[in-house]
Amino acid sequence: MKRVLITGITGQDGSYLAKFLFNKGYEVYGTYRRLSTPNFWRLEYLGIFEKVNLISVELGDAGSIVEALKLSEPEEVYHLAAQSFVEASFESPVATGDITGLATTRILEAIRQLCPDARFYNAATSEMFGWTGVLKGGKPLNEDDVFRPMSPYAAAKLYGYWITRIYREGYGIFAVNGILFNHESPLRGLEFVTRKIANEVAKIKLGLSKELRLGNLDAKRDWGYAPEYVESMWLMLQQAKPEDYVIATGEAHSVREFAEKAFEIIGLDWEEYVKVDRRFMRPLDVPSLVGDYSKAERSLGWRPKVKFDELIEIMVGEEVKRWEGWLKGERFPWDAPNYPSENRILTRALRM
Ligand code: NAP
Ligand code: G4F
Repeated sequence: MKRVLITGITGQDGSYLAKFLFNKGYEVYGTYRRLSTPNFWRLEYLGIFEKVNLISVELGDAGSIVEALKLSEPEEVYHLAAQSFVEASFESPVATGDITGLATTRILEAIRQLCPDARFYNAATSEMFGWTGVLKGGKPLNEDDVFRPMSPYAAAKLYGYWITRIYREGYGIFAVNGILFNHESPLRGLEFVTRKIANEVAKIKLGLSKELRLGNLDAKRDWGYAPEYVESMWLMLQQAKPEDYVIATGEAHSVREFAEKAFEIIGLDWEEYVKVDRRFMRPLDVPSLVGDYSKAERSLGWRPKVKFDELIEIMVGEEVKRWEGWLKGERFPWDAPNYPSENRILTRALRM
């Protein structure tokens, strides 16, 4: 059985990827961090909480990364853990540089020393292109376009992108960058704009909220469906040669269009409910991003299936179902925090 280590298994992509790899027959190990309230709701929601092995890792702590590699002895490593919220990177730029950027080197260096034959996936991002989207006049961006980051998050990710290439070219490690454009799902964090809109729209429909406060409505993003995107990560590590790939849908839509469509689904006019609030504006915001996934289609056989309208239907539908259940007394997965059973959590005692 192939062994895999996923950093950030409690996040949106980590939990979908864990399920995908478990179904492929992998023995799945994942890193989580100690929080005052446990955060395993996504793994529970997907029904794999008791099927994965969990190892406590703090990305700032190189020793914990070394321990995770020793315990899991992986053939494939998917590095997904990061401070992933662009807005928060303006509030904590130094911590974001450390956790989202430098930690990639901590992991690569531990791989180089402990398991240099392991294949490594790095979660790079379309956010690295930044201003290039404007310079190219809204044309889809590919692997050869230049990066002009516009946030501390994007700068940290760009560092991770280059250090991944340096370990590939300098040490011969099978290390790849997935340059993924925005991908969403009902498991997206609540502060990201798509889930924020879907959640608030559902509450407005059920009389639980009266308005939706948003920031920059003009920003355009290329939004895909997260469960499809995690498959591309696996495909990248199954190739004969390590290379970097753009993963996207090839379509850009504005935040305004997203809100308009979400309200249309519940039969309301978005303009009556959406208020622009400066608190959700950023010091700099990438105006427009759209990706060209033709290399991934050619080499990996990957192409997106769920596009803009269907994505919004899935997300709004799920939130309405969840809030209807809540009104009947059902509780959300995150309202009932759970710890993994002892046979699934690898503790420090086990490491001694
Ligand atoms: P996410 O839901 O925010 O998950 C991030 C994961 O990182 C969580 O498991 C989180 O743990 C963990 N983490 C954060 N800080 C940590 C720390 N200091 N030590 C250890 N673990 C830490 O992000 P996602 O949407 O799944 O994205 C996965 C990766 O892809 C990220 O690197 C993101 O930057 C990148 N990316 C995402 C997109 C997208 O559209 N989703 C696009 C391109 C690239 P907690 O659960 O405890 O918070
Ligand atoms: O949903 P967002 O916060 O995602 P953003 O900044 O594009 O970043 C996401 O995608 C990246 C890939 O390009 C990932 F690397 C990153 O980890 C993350 O997953 O914001 C999308 C757009 C922005 O232009 C933002 O200014 O929506 C705009 N926006 C408008 N009102 C808002 C809001 N964003 C948020 N979060 N909240 C608002 O109220």
